[in-house]
Amino acid sequence: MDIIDSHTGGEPTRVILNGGPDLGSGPLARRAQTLAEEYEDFYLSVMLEPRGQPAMVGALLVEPVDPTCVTGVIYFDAGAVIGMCGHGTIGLAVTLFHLGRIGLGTHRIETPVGVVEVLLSDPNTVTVTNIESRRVHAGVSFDVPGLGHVTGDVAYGGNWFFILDPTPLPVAPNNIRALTDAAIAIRDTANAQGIGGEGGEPIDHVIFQDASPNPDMHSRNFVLCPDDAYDRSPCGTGSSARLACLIADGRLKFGEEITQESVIGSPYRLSCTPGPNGGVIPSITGQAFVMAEGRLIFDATDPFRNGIRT
Ligand code: PYC
Repeated sequence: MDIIDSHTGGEPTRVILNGGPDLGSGPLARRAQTLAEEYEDFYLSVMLEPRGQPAMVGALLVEPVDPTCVTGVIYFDAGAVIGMCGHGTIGLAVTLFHLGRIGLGTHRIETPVGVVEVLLSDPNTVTVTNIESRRVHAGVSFDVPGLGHVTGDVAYGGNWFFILDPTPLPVAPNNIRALTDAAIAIRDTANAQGIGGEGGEPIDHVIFQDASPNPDMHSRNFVLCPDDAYDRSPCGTGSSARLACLIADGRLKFGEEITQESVIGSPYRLSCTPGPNGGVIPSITGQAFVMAEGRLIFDATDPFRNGIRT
């Protein structure tokens, strides 16, 4: 299994070039469901330690249905197969350029939630035009054991987010443990109470939004991912969901650009245009760097060949 590792604002992406399971043909959403239901050992073995690392997202290249796309891709972390990944798409575009498979310019990539567009403006800088994103519930309040009363919005950006803006606790690098514990408690309580998408989709990510001490930044966020690790980047799908909330609240105008940083200070430039169904079409610009080219080896006698399961 040949892989290329990159990072986008510190958040790792592992592109799997070959050797993955045969998911058949047909819609990517169905192939992603097959991956989730039948090949957990595969994706955990690639993501979990000792072969993988916390926060890493896998990008399995598959044949696209849409012939105008340069590739299809299915994203996952050690917690779940996910619909779309913004930082992963930036990493994937930079990786495809590194391999000589695409040039600078605009390309289409098919994901389980729809086709996204990437504009590679130099070997490391990518603008992703994401699928239409929307807020589905505003000002949802509930009690969280150990945390008290919390209020936030449910929004979709290719994954399902519960967004607390303003955050109940400071978003700062020295507070990551407390932020992680609080976000896990909020996600688990929301899901236990049936708070989620309009079709009953569970919350898979939680975002805390805070002011940034950097005057060049609009805001700073902390994002919890399904694997219980925090996103080192500002999270492309999460930023998309947040843009939908800012527009819905009249706190941002269409076409206005803001720069948001992650809890470790990596920036994305963000803006959006109106979507055809009342939501927003997000534009996310960030940078990725290739870190490694490698071949994964699965030794039948290795007791940890499928990852460390705790
Ligand atoms: O950038 O959309 C994103 C993302 C999702 C999970 C980790 N990063």
